[in-house]
Amino acid sequence: MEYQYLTRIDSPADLKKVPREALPQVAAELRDYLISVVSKVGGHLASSLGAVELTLALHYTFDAPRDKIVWDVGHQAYGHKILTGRRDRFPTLRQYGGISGFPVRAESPYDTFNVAHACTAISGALGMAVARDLKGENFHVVAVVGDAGLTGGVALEGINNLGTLQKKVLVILNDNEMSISPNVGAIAGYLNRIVHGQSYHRLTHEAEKMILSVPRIGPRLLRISRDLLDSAKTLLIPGMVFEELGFEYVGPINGHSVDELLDVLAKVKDNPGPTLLHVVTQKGKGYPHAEKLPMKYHGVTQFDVSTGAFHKAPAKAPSYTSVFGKTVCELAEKDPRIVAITAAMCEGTGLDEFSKKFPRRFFDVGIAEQHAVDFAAGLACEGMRPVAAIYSTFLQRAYDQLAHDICLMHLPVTLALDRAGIVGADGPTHHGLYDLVYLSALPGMVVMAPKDENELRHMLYTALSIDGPAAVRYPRGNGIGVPLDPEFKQLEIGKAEILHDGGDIAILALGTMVYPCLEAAQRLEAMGIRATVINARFMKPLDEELFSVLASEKQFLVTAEEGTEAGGFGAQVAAMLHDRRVPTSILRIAVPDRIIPHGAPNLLHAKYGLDVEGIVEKIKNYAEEFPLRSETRYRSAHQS
Ligand SMILES: Cc1ncc(C[n+]2csc(CCOP(=O)(O)OP(=O)(O)O)c2C)c(N)n1
Repeated sequence: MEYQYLTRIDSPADLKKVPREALPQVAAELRDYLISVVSKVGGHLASSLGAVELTLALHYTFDAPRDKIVWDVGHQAYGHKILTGRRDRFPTLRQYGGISGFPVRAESPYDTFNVAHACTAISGALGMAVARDLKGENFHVVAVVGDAGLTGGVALEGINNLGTLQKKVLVILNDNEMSISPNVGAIAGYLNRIVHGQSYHRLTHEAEKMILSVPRIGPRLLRISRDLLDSAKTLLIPGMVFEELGFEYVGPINGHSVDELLDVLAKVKDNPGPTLLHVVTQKGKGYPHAEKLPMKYHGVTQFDVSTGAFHKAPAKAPSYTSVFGKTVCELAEKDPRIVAITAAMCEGTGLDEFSKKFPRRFFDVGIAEQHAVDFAAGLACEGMRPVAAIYSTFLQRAYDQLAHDICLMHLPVTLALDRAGIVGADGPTHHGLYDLVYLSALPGMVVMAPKDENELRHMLYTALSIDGPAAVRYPRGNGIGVPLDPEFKQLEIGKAEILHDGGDIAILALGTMVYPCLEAAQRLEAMGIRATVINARFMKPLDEELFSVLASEKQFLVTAEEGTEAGGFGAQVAAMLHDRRVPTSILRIAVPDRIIPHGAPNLLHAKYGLDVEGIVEKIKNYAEEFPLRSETRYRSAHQS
């Protein structure tokens, strides 16, 4: 497509130079550019496509960055990025050194709040509005929230507080009836009823007609029923619930008509208090493949624009996610106490098969990780065996629930933590780097990390047999390609596995680091460093006996984990050996205690020395500080 306007828009000020009647053309160009770039580099497509007209209308109406636009989640803000000076850099999206897939303050003054975990925009926007008023300043604050964003507690806490404080904040509810999958819950049902027009007036009219048609007593009945209908009014007038909470409700309006959006924004922008503008959009709008399958085109890898087909090399091994999904189904066949819970990530966590096989035992609770954990706790109190499958990064939100509602009662809840470790393109908000630390700090929690997809199966089986809380953390992406044992094995709690015996040093590897460490050990052997390799299996409890023996026998220990070094596996092994008075030296290989950027996982693993080369290099350098006890003395490259 030839761009008539887009290439000349480097800021919202440039956008405002475009005549209003040409905005639909800008929308078409923006969509075209979005699709063409995302088809080459991957990213979140469908939500951004649905928000194109809304984005244009917001930047046409408001004066960003003076006025603050706060996006919830931010995966729908690609159009915003393109219109705010990042058009040329847009093809670097989510790649190492390129622009982020989410709004980031450090990236642009137009990005007012770092987002990615859902439901935070209303609270952030309210904070900005309160600061504005305390400082006597005068600007607009707009929060753009998806309908699924309203399923999370923090969004409702924000609404609660905003309704009380009566600050001038415009909340735009971008309602496409979709989360990643179709949105769920009672609030979604309420929004759906508003949008699909079950209005009070239509209902009352129909009800009155019916009542009056009752012979003889019709008119009397009508008088009684009017009282009843009045009490139902709250639920039937569009947006009445928001009005009752202190908002002016406006809508629902067509979110793909720039004209309608501009007219309504002009009317509501100077409202003195909280306003909720209900905008109806279609996820994937303007790209037929995404309109048809919005879930599939939510987050995409590279694809062919004309056919919509994804360019994906066939996987050599099943993903950890799919092995988890299948395993939990197998286990649930045998144990009717098993129920599965997801917080709006049914497909992402691999629970889709479970949801179909066991619909009564499957619960999508919405973007509500805190509730998911407490809900699991309640189920466990009554003898069920809940499996809560939540990404490592999103479980951070439910920490108090883990401590207060699971661990204090020592309830048998199994936590399945997908996307643990470095996740790649989604970046710092999504890397699962803290779970090993935050989970192992909790008394009674068993924390496991499988070396491969087969061990994941045994760990899930083991977790479900423990009479207390247990977590299994595993990475994004494909497994190793090992055969899957047909029978489940009960793992001994707190017992590591010796994989390879070598005389000089011992490498204690956890989870995803086991195979790279095995390979590193082979290479080190060729250099004269013989390493024992241990699959630690358990972050908690640690195999204290084995690690102590190794520490006293070997020249030094190496710990390896795909998690933060601050308080992680290595740190805990060191503390344990110190407490047991076992003198040793430990090289800790872990993710450094700093913000880890976005980028391809292999690149980030290499950058932080977590790949085979990095492990070899680190151990080789460390070994140079030690006279090895072995006979085959280490010959460093410069000696040979
Ligand atoms: C706390 C949290 N849990 C889960 C997710 C994963 N997630 C990303 S987008 C999304 C759905 C968002 O839907 P909605 O807010 O309606 O916005 P839309 O994409 O429809 O514009 C989910 C569940 C997340 N970002 N944050």
